[in-house]
Amino acid sequence: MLNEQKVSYSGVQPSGNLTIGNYLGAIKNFSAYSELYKCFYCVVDSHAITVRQVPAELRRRTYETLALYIACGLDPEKNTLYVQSHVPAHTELAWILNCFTMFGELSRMTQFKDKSEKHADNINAGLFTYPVLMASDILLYQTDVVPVGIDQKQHVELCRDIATRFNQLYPDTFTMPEPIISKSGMRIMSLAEPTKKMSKSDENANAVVYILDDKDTMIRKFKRAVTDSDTVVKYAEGKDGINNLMTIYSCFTGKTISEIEKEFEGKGYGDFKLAVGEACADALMPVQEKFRQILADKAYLEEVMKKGADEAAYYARKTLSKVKRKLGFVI
Ligand code: AQP
Repeated sequence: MLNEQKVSYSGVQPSGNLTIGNYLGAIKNFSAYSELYKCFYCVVDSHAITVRQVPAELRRRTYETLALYIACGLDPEKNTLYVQSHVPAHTELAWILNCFTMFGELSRMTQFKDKSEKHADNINAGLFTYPVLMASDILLYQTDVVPVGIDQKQHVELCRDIATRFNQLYPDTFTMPEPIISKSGMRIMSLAEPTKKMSKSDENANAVVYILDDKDTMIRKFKRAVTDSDTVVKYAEGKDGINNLMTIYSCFTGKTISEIEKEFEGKGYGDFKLAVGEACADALMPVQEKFRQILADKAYLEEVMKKGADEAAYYARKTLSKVKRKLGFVI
């Protein structure tokens, strides 16, 4: 909590073109907090370099992610929108919190295990300590709520453990954050392997629907989505592909699962897949239109980044000074 106002904090890595998983699991839900909370939404570029990035692409995606935040309804006047590497307090606190995080805790993180498998030639220390940097992002702003997809819940829980350990030694340092997982878009799965999370870094572009895909591409990808040999549109165990498409359709249309089952009674998977593609395109075309306008104005985006970084740094410095004083650093 900052000055009696509750704080919401979240971020997205500019590590690839953003997917409808990032949209439904995270970004779409961010603006709901703007009225009630002091909101910090960050483009977490320091996290992104835990995996090798092409510099020009990282730079381009950093602008694009910020433009998407705004296009998805985050008003820079009401929310602090900024780039992580512009506020050095994040990495400074991360070093301190590294000294309060156990090797065993980090070894248990599912994302570390998954990414180590995926990037076996680059299992760097940053990939291992990723959750500590994330804890630092969250704790710097005395955050109350962290809206994330369910894949990040384990990291927020570790953040709570780190905060608890620190607060036990140095009372009243950090606010205890709560993860907020949106029920509907909690875990959007790959269209090619529906038991696997849809990820922006997936090498198979047909497995992923990007927020910026054009309408025809969206529809084509949904048509090709892996389902099963059944023909009934019904949410059931073992029907991972259909369950995923029903979740996506429900998120974009606001319809419940039973309403969807009724709507497609007597119709086949083909009709259903087309409807999912159209609902996705209908929801995202206006976002794309705004995105293009915002992205065209680079000076505006740089102004937003600068203002956001100044605001964020003000609050971050307060927490960092408090932490340093408590630790016994001469400041
Ligand atoms: N498939 C998903 N379903 C629901 N939520 C998702 N999120 C990501 N994928 C899904 C949520 O999006 C936010 C930003 O994610 P991130 O960029 O910090 O990293 P991530 O979770 O590692 O996302 P990706 O797309 O899988 O990126 P890469 O491929 O680079 O690792 C988070 O709140 C996340 O929960």
